[in-house]
Amino acid sequence: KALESLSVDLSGFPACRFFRVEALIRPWRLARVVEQLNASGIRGMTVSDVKGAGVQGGRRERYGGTEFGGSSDRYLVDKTRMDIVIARGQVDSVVRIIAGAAHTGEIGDGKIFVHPVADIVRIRTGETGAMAERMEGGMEDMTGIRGV
Ligand code: AKG
Repeated sequence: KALESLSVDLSGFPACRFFRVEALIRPWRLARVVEQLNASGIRGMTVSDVKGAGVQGGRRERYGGTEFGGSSDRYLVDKTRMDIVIARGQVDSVVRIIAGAAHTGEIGDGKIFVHPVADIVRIRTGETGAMAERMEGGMEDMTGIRGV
């Protein structure tokens, strides 16, 4: 699938204004992903070091028919998790940026989950909803892609 034109199906949540994009990526691709998000005005994110495995059960790419890793006791592999809460209208752009910047085409590139978010509260001001989500100079200001 062409990463630059992929679009996420949000139709199961027709009234939801905000979504959380959870991306599990290769740790060494983090800087590149953040840089490209920043260039589009996405600055608000949470990043965690995690361990995990997907359908491959932690097995790495094959080299000449040999599989590396995957021993039963330490099959979990290091990943970086990014959580980004954005307005509905920004989901496709953000997912495309992350997928494009994280992609190598090899096993272990990771996954992206898109979750509905009911509301947002900015603790400092007590703002909720779009006011709490919005960042001055953020994606909406830079690209004109309206959130909600
Ligand atoms: C999986 O467990 O699904 C993998 O892709 C393991 C390979 C890796 O993440 O390095």
